[in-house]
Amino acid sequence: MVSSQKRIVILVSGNGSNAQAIIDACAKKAINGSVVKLISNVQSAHALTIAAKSNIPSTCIDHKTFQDRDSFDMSLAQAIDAAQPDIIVLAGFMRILSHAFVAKYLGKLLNIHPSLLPKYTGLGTHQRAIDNEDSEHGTSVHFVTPELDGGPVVLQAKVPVFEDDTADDLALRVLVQEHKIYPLVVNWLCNERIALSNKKAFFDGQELPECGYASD
Ligand code: NHR
Ligand code: GAR
Repeated sequence: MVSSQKRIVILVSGNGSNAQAIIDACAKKAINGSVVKLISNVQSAHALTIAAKSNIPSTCIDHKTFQDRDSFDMSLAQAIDAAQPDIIVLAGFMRILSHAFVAKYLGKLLNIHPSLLPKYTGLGTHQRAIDNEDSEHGTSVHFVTPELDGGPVVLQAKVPVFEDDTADDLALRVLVQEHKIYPLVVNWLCNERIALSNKKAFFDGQELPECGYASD
């Protein structure tokens, strides 16, 4: 057990329900850490209101005000470093990050992606699962590596897909699971139970299978 609390920075672009779940889990001591800063790349993101309500320092770094991706990423890294985090959590963050950015924080960066990776990397995952008539869908927490949604999976949760589901129905069902599994995995990283090594995820020193912990 790691006794000292880890410092967590959350990156968001939108609603912030996953950020809220992580903030709540820290407050309940279900996560051995505290959220020291929330950064949004979108000024109107509801997640900024969530941070304000929880007295968490927040800032907006609007990617549209930068000439290129590298200068946005450099400014983002400055804002992150000022908070001296141990862990950086992408929670509905919608900008692809450069290789240099990912390399700087390798092993400290987690993302939650709304599909059963390696299925459906990228965007529009719920509609793609419906269009393909999948009977199940879900979400994956993974370490972020330079390859988009390609980093090793730590934990997944599955949901059924029903015949008359819209993408919004499915997104809501997936979110319920995300709010359960993301705080759990963030706590594992805070307690140094999971680690990234050689592009693989490890749990208590054991390499995890492709679909993460507790997968069959
Ligand atoms: N960056 C790296 N290097 N690796 C990953 O695994 C990343 C990442 C950045 C974000 C989240 C990811 C998701 O969970 C994520 C994982 C944005 C896009 C995207 O296409 C794709 C995947 C993810 C996030 N973004 C567009 C872009 O041009 C903008 C789309 C928009 O603004 O709506 O950056 O799904
Ligand atoms: C979540 O379902 C997350 O998996 C997904 O967006 C939602 C954000 O919800 N992430 C992506 O699509 C990343 N490209 P939230 O803002 O309420 O946490």
